[in-house]
Amino acid sequence: MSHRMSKGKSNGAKALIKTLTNAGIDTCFTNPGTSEMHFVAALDSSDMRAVLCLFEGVATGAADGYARIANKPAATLLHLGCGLGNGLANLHNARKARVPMVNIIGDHAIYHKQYDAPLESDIVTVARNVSGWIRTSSTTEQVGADAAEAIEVAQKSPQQISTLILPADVSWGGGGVAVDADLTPVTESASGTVVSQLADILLSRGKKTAILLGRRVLLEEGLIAASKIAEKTGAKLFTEVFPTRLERGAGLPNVERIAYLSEMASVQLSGYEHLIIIDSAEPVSFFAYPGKQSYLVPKKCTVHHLVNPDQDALGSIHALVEAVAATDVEPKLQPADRPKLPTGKLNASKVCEAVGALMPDNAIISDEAQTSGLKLPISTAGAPRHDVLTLTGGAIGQGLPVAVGAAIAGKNTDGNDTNGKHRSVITLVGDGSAMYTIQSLWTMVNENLDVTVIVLNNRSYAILNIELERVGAEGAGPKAKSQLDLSKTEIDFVSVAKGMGMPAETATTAEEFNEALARAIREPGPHLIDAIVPSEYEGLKLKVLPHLLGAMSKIPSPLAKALKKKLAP
Ligand SMILES: Cc1ncc(C[n+]2csc(CCOP(=O)(O)OP(=O)(O)O)c2C)c(N)n1
Ligand SMILES: [Mg+2]
Repeated sequence: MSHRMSKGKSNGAKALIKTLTNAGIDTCFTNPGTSEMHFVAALDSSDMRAVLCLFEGVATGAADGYARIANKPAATLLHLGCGLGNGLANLHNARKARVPMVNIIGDHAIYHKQYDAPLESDIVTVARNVSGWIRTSSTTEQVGADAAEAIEVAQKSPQQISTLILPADVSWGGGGVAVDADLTPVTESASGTVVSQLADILLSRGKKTAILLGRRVLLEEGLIAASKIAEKTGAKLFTEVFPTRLERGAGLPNVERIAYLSEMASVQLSGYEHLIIIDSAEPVSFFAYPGKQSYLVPKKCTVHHLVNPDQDALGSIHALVEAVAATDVEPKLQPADRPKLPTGKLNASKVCEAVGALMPDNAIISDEAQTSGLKLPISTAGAPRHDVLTLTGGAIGQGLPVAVGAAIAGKNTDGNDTNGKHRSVITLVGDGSAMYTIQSLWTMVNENLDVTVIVLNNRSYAILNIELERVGAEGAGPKAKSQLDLSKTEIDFVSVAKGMGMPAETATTAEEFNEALARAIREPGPHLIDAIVPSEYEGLKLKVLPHLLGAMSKIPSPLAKALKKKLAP
């Protein structure tokens, strides 16, 4: 890669930051230590916005949320192998989301490493799990060029995580040179042969065909193109289970998501002879279950990929629209339609209905509601246009940090996004999930972010109660159940939030919840609502669920599809 050097000479840290800001990377989520002090000091002479996070998992999740909305990387600044390790779960989610990110990991000075000082550890081993590119900058002169390469690798397709390790002496040394990264986009589309083969399949009406949409075709442009294809050819549209960013709401195509529960996903995919995948992984079960399918594509169904991750997915879907002669076809758009405000004792479905009824225009939803969010897609389908960000890698503790990053990306310093529209963030998070990265609340307050946090407090790892039944583990008694139970020591999220300076209230009725949500949306800045809800699956319902799921593969497909709709609309 060729890099242009800028003239000014500085220390390594300044050259590094200038290289980042030259490439438009102007936000850094930090949790620094001694080895990063020169980087921290260099912030003041830079255009970098630095956002302090009180746990590295918040910083990495925030960088992920930021990238999903800004469509460019944020940087993280983390402290050696241990800091990076603390951030790993959300780096994993970001890797699965295929978002760009540039991690700067401070390290001991090169000459200090031989002494195996207390914080000395193998950073590369930790980084390798999640990074497509890793380098330790070995000289101050080189650090700008290294950073430029890190940025290029992160930003170009397929977008990924770069990790640049910055030894303290490289950071403080003189002779650093800022470098302009080469950000020329790659424009190669799917080959004409692939496009025409897929067009032939789509146009051969006798064949039942489904299209699975992912990653880069889940925003308006891609969804409209996909809907035109579906309207023209009769193909069924699906989206991947956990989209990085899905644009939804009134005026957009409403595409059915593949279900998390593999028994349901199998039902959704049953009967199709061709599955055309556009920028998504092939559907597989999250976990293996005794006697159940891991690979969810039906045996007689042929899988086709329109693009590989390096290729231009949007350009390719447009080519497919043309190849099936659907350019002038009207896409099927979701009409505006909101649920009524719920009443009575609060439960998770009512929380979802209230969100659908009250969410503002152009909102961003970060969804980590787990079992309590089952009704969210249906309750918000006809709400004003919004983005949904989901748990791409299944490592929980992601919803709150992603909300931090999304709020920062959706709002520039004068309170507007780049389109001049304010974007408020609503995050729905299970009580269990919330506790992994609860420090996010502090950053929301410290940065005065317009985030409404809804904790779906069922005092349980409810989903694991379902999984316990599903995996067929035998002999689970009180000891086992206590590992999934959060009710003995109740978490008072209102006190937790208030302890970090965030206005918060509890809701136990739908009326209280409606009022709290309306207020949180109306007032700028962060708010938390502790929504006390029962688990969606308890008692008999919980006992029956695995049997219903097991029956799905045995009953006729139309019946199974109806049952799936009833359980997870
Ligand atoms: C990093 C990580 N640790 C543990 C898990 C296992 N896990 C999946 S869901 C879950 C509990 C979720 O509880 P909560 O957020 O309260 O949602 P609920 O199941 O009650 O709806 C746990 C512990 C995981 N997925 N990722
Ligand atoms: Mg829970």
